[in-house]
Amino acid sequence: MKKIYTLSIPYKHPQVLLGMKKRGFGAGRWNGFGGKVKEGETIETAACRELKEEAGIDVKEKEIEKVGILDFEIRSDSKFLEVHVFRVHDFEGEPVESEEMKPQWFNVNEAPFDVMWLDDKYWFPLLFQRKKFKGRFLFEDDTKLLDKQLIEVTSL
Ligand code: 8OG
Repeated sequence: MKKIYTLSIPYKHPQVLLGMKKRGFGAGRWNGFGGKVKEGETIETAACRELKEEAGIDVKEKEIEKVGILDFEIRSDSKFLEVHVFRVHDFEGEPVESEEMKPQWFNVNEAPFDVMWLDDKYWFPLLFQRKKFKGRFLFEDDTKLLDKQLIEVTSL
């Protein structure tokens, strides 16, 4: 069954806030902040909750903008994820390390794509260019990307 996830990326040009994932799915990689949408939550509420839990920042729903929807299939796990990607325009508080993530600002020209999910180098540049996108990525496992589709869209 397909599960709905959020992935939120604070971006204040020329800097992007990423977190080093310390445990669980995707551990050892830099990523945005997010997780599974819980029953009874809207996707936007879940996005703000995860930003607070993982990065310690307070984000209002009007400060997040949905910029992408990405479908992931991971064959070895029979895992199907639908990830709603948000650009975060503003927030309150200083990012703090949580049990799950260690936040750090990067210059957009120095995003650590070698230490991120294999699909990220394709769509992060669209997010930095303020574009919207839809994509589908097929993985054998988290180290092997088998197929990719990515398109720019005008609305989501
Ligand atoms: O709850 P958990 O931390 O396991 O949620 C996984 C997070 O990882 C969620 O925010 C969605 C995100 N994520 C994937 N796959 C990929 C991917 O290929 N690239 C990026 N950047 N994030 C991903 O699940």
